[in-house]
Amino acid sequence: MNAQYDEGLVPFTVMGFEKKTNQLKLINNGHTAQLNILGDLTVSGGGLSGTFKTAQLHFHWGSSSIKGSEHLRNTKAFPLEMHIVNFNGKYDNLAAAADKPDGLAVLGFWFKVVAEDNEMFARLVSNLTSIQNADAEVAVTDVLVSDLIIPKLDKYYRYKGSLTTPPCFESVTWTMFEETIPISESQLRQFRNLKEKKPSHEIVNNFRPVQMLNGRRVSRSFK
Ligand code: 1SD
Ligand code: ZN
Repeated sequence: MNAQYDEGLVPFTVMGFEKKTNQLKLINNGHTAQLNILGDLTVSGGGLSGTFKTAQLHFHWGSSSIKGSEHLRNTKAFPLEMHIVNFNGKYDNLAAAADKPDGLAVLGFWFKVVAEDNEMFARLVSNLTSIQNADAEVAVTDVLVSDLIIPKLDKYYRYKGSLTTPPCFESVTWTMFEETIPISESQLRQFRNLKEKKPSHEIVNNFRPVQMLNGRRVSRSFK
């Protein structure tokens, strides 16, 4: 990937991520663990035009730590990738925005394996045991969305692309942050233990293989 520096890619501003009043519900939808978020969370800056509203975040992971991410950095895969899905405030909701060219901004974060548990993710990960089976859900009361992201949202890659799940609408302004988030193997195991709708099948390798760039340009916010 030959990403070109673009000085228009300024740092992001996120608002409302730290609020205790955000209502969080973690669900196993048979494909991923998804945290549905109700509250006034917004994302702006980051070279986006306008303000985007945060709807949910979810994860993609592998059966082992050599794979799992949907995006590769150069040719490297990561064991886990988190997507924060935001829709353009000019549309009524996520569904209305999902097929519009300027509809969605997804913020993506790569994870790298470290020896120690990531304490910021400990509470969310412990909630995974409550959603082992497909269609299970649990209200999450002790997690702040701001604890799940990196402090400085300034170094990132950018391209215009699609949803990674069918019908793969070309509606996403993609951002992948350069700074990785630490996670332990034992925390990754909690993701790999989640079950699909098919009885006793684990959700693993729920990532879309990388696609050709097809003439798309990838830019970066840093030199
Ligand atoms: O896979 C998700 C899908 O579940 C849904 O959240 C969609 C947004 O409506 O986004 C895709 S993804 O492109 O963020 N992986
Ligand atoms: Zn995703």
